[in-house]
Amino acid sequence: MRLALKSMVAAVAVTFAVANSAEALVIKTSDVHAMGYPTTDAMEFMGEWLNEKSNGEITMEIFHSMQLGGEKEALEQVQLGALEMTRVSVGVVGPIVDDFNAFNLPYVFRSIDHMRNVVDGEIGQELLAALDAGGLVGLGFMDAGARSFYNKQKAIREPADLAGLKIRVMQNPIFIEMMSEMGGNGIPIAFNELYTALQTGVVDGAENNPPSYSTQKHYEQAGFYSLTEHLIVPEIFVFSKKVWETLTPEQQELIREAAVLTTEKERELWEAMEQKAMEELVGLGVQVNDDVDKAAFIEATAPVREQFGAQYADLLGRIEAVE
Ligand code: BDP
Repeated sequence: MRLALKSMVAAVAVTFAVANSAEALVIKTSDVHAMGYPTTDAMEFMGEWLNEKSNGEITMEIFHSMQLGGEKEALEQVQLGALEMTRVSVGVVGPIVDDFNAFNLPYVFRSIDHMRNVVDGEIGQELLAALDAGGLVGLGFMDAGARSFYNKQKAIREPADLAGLKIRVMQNPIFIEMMSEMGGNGIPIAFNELYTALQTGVVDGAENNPPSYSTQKHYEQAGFYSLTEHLIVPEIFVFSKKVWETLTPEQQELIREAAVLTTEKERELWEAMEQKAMEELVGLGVQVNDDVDKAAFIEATAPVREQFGAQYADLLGRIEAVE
């Protein structure tokens, strides 16, 4: 009697295990930022939400803090299906789906609200769908504010101040061209190699939003921050198409639903963090310069918008028309 019961329990356990393994989905995802950053915390929220709604069938494992290297490598892993998901800057997506480069042009967005209206609307949806050709399922966008220059030597007020400076840019030819037009020297380096590059003098500076500049402690090496706000590059989180195709329609739908909430969540977290980072930077003695001749930067970068923009003239016209 006891034995029979035991084997019955064992049989039930085996059945459960098999059922679980058929449906269980572990979403391994990556981010260059540490936990506590708006993007990583938004992903954590996504994982918890999915876990709850799927009754534990879907879980998420976050490889944060560049544990898996830079963003280019992460995207490759996702394309191969070795990683289910990743969150990257749109800056590195241009080389995969060309149209994304329209978002990577300097001063293409008039404001954060303008960028949000574009990515939340038809254009954003079209671009997410276009990722399919690159082996990716575009789940959604996240905010990353505006990027400004920081360097070891001086405040940047006008393009001429960049002359002779080696400035790290994200790995995309468009940013190297942008730097040349501004009169500086753009050096593409992966984010995970930037602190050392600043420390060893491979570059004199870089450009980023306040939360990245602050959390990466780049101010320790380059303490002059000038609010040029030359790029408003959104972030994106993408799923592996290879893995996506193995999911059930229910799982896909749940992930899509989670993605919408995740974008919203990240925006809330972003706004709070951006303000906090700026205050912290000032407290740490960073020389923040807001006396910037933006009109001069906009003018200096017109050739980049013309040269690269020619291929997406139609798209750029539509972006401009968005309120
Ligand atoms: C940060 C983005 C991150 C990029 C990084 C960079 O959040 O995705 O990798 O900039 O400059 O703002 O590479």
